[in-house]
Amino acid sequence: MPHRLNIHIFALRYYSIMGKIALITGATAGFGEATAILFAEKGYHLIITGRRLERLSSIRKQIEKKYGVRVMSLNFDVRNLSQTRKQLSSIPPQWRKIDVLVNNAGLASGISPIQEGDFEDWDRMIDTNIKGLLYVTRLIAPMMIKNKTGHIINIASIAGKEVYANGNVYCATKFAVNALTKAMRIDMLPYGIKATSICPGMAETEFSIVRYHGDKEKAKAVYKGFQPLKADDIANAVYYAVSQPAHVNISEIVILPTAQANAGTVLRAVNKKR
Ligand code: NDP
Ligand code: 8X3
Repeated sequence: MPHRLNIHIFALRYYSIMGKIALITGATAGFGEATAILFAEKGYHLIITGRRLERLSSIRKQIEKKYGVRVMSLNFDVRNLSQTRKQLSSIPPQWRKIDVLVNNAGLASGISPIQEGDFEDWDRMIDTNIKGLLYVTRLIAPMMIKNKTGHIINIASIAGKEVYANGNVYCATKFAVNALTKAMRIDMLPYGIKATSICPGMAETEFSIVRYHGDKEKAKAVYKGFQPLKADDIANAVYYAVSQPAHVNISEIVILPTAQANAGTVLRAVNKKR
């Protein structure tokens, strides 16, 4: 390859990110993966994160090939501050104009009354859904402030607006996510950075498999007899929020399956309690 062409390719690769950049946590499955794909379709370059390295790499390659955007993948556990700090500080300067941060990585672990709750499940949810979201935000928000632009999207839940039976600690973490979104709107106000909460109801992803610690039968039963939301429905809501004009901030979107009236009431074709 001629030397000049080599330099040109090097410059393109390392110095010029033209267009918008979105950082999406938890992009190896569910809402995060669907959001990454939709944003790529809309021309965003992506920084995607997750713990499952193989999936992360395969999603990165698929997106780059299909949509021709640039994708950087960062492999870390949001619960681990030193890993999170190390990975996010490795973002090269040309990737640091992050327009959108989607704080999506999260989970429910277990479902039981509080008096029977499992301490490890509680730690896992609190560490991921609250502390992980805080770590990532704390490390990315200064980049947005420096750039005087940005939009933070926090994936909360209907469980962050209403509590349902046996949801206790998961609900509490999502109430916290909604509180933090409100706090971010105040703190980010002087810098023109938007903050939005997306609050989905029941959506069939890997969420319930994780909640039931890998029991696929139990997970499937959660969505029996009604049409739950799909990951794409949430990706569309996220994109709607970020695609508004500069003077419009969508503070919150609550999005439910038509068969779900609130956190605890679902109309099913079969007789099953939530
Ligand atoms: P999935 O289980 O399908 O996806 C969860 C994603 O989060 C995965 O990519 C997973 O990646 C990542 N993740 C989980 N824990 C960590 C961690 N410690 N560090 C880094 N990444 C992590 O679930 P959903 O797509 O359904 O959930 C996404 C978000 O939406 C969550 O915050 C969830 O609470 C919320 N939500 C879900 C609803 C639903 O009904 N499905 C409804 C409302 C909100 P990896 O395992 O590779 O690390
Ligand atoms: C997940 C939605 O209602 O299944 O946040 O807990 S729900």
